[in-house]
Amino acid sequence: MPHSHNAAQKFTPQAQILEVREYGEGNVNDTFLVTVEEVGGSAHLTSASEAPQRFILQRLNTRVFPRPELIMGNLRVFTEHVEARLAKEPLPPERRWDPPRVLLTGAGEDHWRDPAGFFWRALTFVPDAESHYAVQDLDHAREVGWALGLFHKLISDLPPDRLADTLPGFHVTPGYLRRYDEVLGEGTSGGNPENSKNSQETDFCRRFVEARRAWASVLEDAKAKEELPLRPIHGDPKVNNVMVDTATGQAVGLVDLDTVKPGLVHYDLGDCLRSGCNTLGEEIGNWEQARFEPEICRAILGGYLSQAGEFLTPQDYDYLFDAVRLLPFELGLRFFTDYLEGNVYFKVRYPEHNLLRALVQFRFTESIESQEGAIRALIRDFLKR
Ligand code: GN1
Ligand code: MG
Repeated sequence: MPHSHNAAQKFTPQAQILEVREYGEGNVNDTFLVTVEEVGGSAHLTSASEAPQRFILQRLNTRVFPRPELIMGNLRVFTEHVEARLAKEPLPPERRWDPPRVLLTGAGEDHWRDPAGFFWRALTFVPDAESHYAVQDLDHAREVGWALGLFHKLISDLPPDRLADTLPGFHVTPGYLRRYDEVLGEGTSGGNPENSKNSQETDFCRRFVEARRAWASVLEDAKAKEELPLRPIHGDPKVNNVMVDTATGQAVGLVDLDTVKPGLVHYDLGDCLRSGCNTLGEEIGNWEQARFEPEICRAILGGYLSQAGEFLTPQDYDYLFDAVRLLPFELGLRFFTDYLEGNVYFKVRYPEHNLLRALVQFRFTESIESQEGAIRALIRDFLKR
């Protein structure tokens, strides 16, 4: 029996498993969709009583997340908070909000370690919902922004220190620069000679990083000066982590909650715009075509601020453009470093995969830089409202 099948059975000991298939295109964890025979009382929900016929099974990447039990603890704190808040302030009746919930094993645990030490956990499958790899139209863009805004609003009164840091250094750009310098530096164990061969593309990447080095600490500096507060964040709110109702197209929840932890909302908003305003996606072969679409930015920001506007400060707005520019730069730097290091963090399908991904992000950053005036103007328009 494959390991995934064995793991799935732990979360639904009574039911017959019909299928376990790989699901989604995550760059870090292994994700499976499990289908079980319809029988009462199969999988064990922490709350809600119905037995799901489908659920999500994941093997967490413990190289990236060395303490996965912290993730499960955060999920519990987060879910309880959101449920309590929604009970106090329900959404309008035409809206549903259905984030994934943790399933328990037959032994009542929120995870299962297999004999090889791998960490498995299971989550509900958000019903009647789907996600898209790229923004489909301006209505979808607005929903993506709305979902992130609501997500932030629902946890804006959760003290960030109630959440553990599941991935120290995540979105701390100067830390990624330090790692890049180490990998580039001669004699480091990380440097992979195969991947450090010079080419036109690697030269472009190196020059690209150097030209932006001094600016790259902009958000961390603002955090250190207490101009931007620590808040609970999602960490990875890209477009395909926003579930939308298959019938109405309305957003119904954010998935991929492993990086819910204290941070800056700017990381999230910058990352959401990085993903949403790049309609060609992260994996385009012709990287020079990557382009930032300001009209999608306007729609995402409009949706976001309709929810988050109430708790953002004028200083938060001052750093929005930097966030838009920084997150694709940072992801490009992470991909490029991983390429130089020999592809040890992100899953790849071929050796240059991370280099190509880096080029897409850097070209996309250039597109943002060339439209700086227009992007700043559209941010100002929102502040005036
Ligand atoms: C990784 O595994 P996935 O696709 O959900 C990464 C994100 C990147 C993203 C780029 C924990 O997320 O930070 O933005 O790839 N997650 C982690 O597609 O590093
Ligand atoms: Mg993720």
